[in-house]
Amino acid sequence: MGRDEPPARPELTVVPGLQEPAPERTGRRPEDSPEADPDAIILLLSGPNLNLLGQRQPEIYGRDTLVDHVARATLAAAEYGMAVRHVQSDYEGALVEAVHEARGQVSAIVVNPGALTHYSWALHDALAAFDGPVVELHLTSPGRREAWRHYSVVTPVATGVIAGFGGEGYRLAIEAVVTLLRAGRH
Ligand code: CA2
Repeated sequence: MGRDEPPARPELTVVPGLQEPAPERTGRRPEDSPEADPDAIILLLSGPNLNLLGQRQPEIYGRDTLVDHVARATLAAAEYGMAVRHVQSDYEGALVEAVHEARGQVSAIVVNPGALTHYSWALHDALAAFDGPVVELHLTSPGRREAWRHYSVVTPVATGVIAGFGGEGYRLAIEAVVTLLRAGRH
């Protein structure tokens, strides 16, 4: 890279879940991995600025990073034989596309839309077209914060909402997904 060139900036940050151990160590073939079965995959979506978790405003959002939260969700999902695919973006359109691409490829969506929660009708419409459980997740309780956070455009198309439990919410959201899938609810 030249001195004056700006650094390359990826439009979409994909934070993968924990790596599966190598197949030769587990005796499992790649096709046995939950990642190969759409019914065993949960899409975890993180909206704008959530990649800053742990670096700013720890008094509001805690000290854990987004990677910590994804790891917590991935471990919880593994207990149920499921895998987590994680996408974080600061761009509304990238999140909308991730929801489109999830159709038929994953069984459920857990979404912390960040501030898009409060105004993204595009995300609302994309989630409405997803045929499976959608769990809306927030670290804080938006209803207890500033008035502009009190309304969520995502809630009307979510199967349920988990809010106010900090990082623990990531495990709770996975458990909610498993409960909904087992009950055939969405
Ligand atoms: O409580 C939540 O999880 C929120 O979805 C977080 C959003 C906020 O706009 C929603 O009202 C509630 C904000 C995510 C941005 O997180 C930051 C983390 C560190 C520094 C700055 C922002």
